[in-house]
Amino acid sequence: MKTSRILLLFVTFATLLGPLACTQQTALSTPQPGSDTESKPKKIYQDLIVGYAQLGAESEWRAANTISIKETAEQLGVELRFTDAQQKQDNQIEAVRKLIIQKVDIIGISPIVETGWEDVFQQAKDAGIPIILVDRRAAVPEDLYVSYLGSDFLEEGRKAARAMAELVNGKANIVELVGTVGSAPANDRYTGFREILKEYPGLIIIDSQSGDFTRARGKEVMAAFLQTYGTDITAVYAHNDDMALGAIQAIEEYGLRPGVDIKIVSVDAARGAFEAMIAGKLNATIECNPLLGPQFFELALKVVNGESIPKWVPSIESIFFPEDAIEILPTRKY
Ligand code: GYE
Repeated sequence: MKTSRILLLFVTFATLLGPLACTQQTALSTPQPGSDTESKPKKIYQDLIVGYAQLGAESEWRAANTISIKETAEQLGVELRFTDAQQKQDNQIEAVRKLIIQKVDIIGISPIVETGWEDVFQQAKDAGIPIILVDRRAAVPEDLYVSYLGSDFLEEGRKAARAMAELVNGKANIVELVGTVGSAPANDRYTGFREILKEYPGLIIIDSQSGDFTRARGKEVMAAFLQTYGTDITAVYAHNDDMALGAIQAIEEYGLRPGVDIKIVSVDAARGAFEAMIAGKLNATIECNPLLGPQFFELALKVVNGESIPKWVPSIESIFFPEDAIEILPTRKY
C-alpha cells in the first residue's frame, strides 16, 4: 500500500500560486469615474441572470462539469441561460452573441480552443457584459475577461510525465493521445509532459495524434497506432481518461494487456478511470477538477457587484494510483 503516493499538493499549490492569484487583481470590475456602481444596492444570487456557453458533451469530465454548473445555479436560485455548442467553435461564438443580445448580467464560457475569441469578447465588453473563462483559457488580451477559473494544465502534463517515468523506470516507447487540437488543456498537457521528458532520455514519444478528448476517437487512434507500431509501443499518455478508456479497448482487441504490456497514464481522475485502475488496466490518473459550479457563481456575483477578483483562480488537484483506487472510488463525486 503506497498511500504516500497520493500526492496531496494542496500546500505546495497554495504556496506557489496563492501570491500569484492574489497579486493579479482585476481592475475591470472597479467602478469607473462617473458610474453609480458604488451606490447601487448589492445584488444577491436570486437577482442574477447568468449566461453560460458550454463547449459540448465530449467526456465524463464535461458531463460532471455541466451538472455542477446547472445544479449550483438551481441551488442558489440563479437564472441560468445554458447553451451547448456540440464541440463547434462557431456554435459557441453564436451562443455568446445571443447572450449579449439577451443582456445577461455576466457570461461564463469554456472556450473550445484558445484562439478566435477577440471579436465576440470585445462585443461583450462593449455591451458592458463581463466574461469569466471557466475550465479553458482563451488567448485574448487580459482586459477582455475578468477571470480564469480552472486548472494548471501545464502542471498536469508535468505530473503525468513524472508518474510515467516512475512507472516504466525511465524507459518507454510512448504513444500520445492528444486532446482537442488547439484547446488550452491539449496545448499545455502536451508541453508540460515534454518539459519533464527532457530529464529522461529513455522516454521516447514515438507518435502523437489527436483523439479529440472522446472515447471513440481514442480507441480509433490507438488501434491505428497498434497497426503501425505493434508491440514496440510500451506506454500510452492520454490527455484525458475517456481517450485512455478507448485505448484500453483497442489494446485488448489487439490481444495485449492494457496496464501490463502497455502502461497507461491519463488525466481527469473521473470514475471510469478509478474502475479501470481497480481492474488493473490503467496505471495512473492526474486529477483535473470539473466541479467548478460553486466557485463560478461566487465569482460571478462578486463581479456583478463590482468587487475585485483574482485574474486566475486555480483548482487544487492530486494524482491517483491503482493501489489506492478501491479506497478512493466511493469518495469520488465524478
Ligand atoms: O480534461 C477533458 C475534457 O477542458 C479540462 O476537457 C477540460 C478537458 C478535460 O473533454 O476530459
